[in-house]
Amino acid sequence: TALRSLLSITRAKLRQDDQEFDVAKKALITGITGQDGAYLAQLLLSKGYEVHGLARRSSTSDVNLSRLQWLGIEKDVRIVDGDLLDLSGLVRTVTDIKPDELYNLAAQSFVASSWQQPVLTGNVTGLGVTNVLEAIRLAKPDTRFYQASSSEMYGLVQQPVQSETTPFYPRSPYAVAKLYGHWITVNYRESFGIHASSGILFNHESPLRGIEFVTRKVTDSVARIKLGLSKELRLGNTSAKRDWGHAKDYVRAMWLMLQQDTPDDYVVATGRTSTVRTMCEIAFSHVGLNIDDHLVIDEALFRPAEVEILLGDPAKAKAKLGWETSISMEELIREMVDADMARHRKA
Ligand code: NAP
Ligand code: F7E
Repeated sequence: TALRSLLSITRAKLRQDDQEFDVAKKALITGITGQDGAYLAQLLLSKGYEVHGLARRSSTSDVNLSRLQWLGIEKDVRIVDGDLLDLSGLVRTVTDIKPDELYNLAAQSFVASSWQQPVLTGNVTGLGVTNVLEAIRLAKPDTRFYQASSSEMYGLVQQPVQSETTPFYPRSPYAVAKLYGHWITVNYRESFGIHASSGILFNHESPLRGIEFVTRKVTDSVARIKLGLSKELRLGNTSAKRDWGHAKDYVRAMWLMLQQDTPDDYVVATGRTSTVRTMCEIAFSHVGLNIDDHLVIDEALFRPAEVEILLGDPAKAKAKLGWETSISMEELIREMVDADMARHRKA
């Protein structure tokens, strides 16, 4: 009897110790090699998370980790091979890692490419979301899930300022695929009670933005022109308007969504819109150049169907998550130009 009571006291003490020492939360990020994946990994590491990242195996995996290297965190994250198209691999990964939170950032994310690769875009950006949700449902249904939805879903905008209640009207295979991803997230929340949230994020950029997107294309070109490495910048539709914020601010909103008791959908935006041309002017004037000496409009860069204007209303994110943007579009573009100047000076 004495031995039994000693054992039960020890067990109770162990349980108490477990609660006292907070066990690190585990996060799994798909798309960890991308812009948002890198910043989100950095944020979660700073909060004490054990961070796992799904990455496609490739013969150039050293290059793929370049964003994590830029932030100096490549050794702190645990990379696991995987692909959004591979359901059994995803089930195995969720079974092994048992994440508390799963952020689905992986996608074929370049709108212009989606007309060239509509089937791939549909499979990865759309159906891939179901694969991740199925892995959660089968392997660990209490995992909290974040889906990277997009303002592109508003497309041909149905209201001048877009909120969570604005009807969608997608204008590209990418946007159609994202709309599927958004609704399957809502559906798994309502069907299976999964803690699944969808962040409808407006454009967000940074020095880690892919070079094919317009902001980074502009800041890289401006740096090259300033350093005498190039003379012109070729763009398509410069009258398109976007609500641009900084990726660092936007990954904070993703994390906040998964800390809520109840899952929900949120618009994340700055509430300010500018033309592509205005964004270019900020970049050129930052290094003392005149835009009209270098900008060339190229009809070949216009899209088959354009999203002319996006302007988000972040009121719900502010009220419920306490989220606000902290970096202005001007500060963002100047930071990107400076980073590209430094890159080219080093090269
Ligand atoms: P990004 O830089 O293009 O990163 C996309 C990531 O997805 C990369 O890590 C890529 O891996 C991965 N990926 C692509 N196909 C995959 C597959 N079949 N299996 C596994 N991984 C795959 O995109 P981002 O700007 O960080 O955006 C993150 C997410 O938010 C995306 O879903 C995007 O559509 C969405 N979003 C972005 C914005 C924005 O303004 N940035 C706004 C709204 C929504 P590789 O390195 O191997 O290519
Ligand atoms: O284009 C115009 C182009 O490719 C912005 C993705 O992260 O945000 C991004 O999608 C605008 C468009 O971003 C060029 O026609 C003019 O009107 O930088 P972008 P995007 O298509 O808005 C949303 C929210 C996402 O979800 C996407 O994943 O700029 N534009 N001339 C050009 N765009 C590019 N790329 N290149 C040009 O030469």
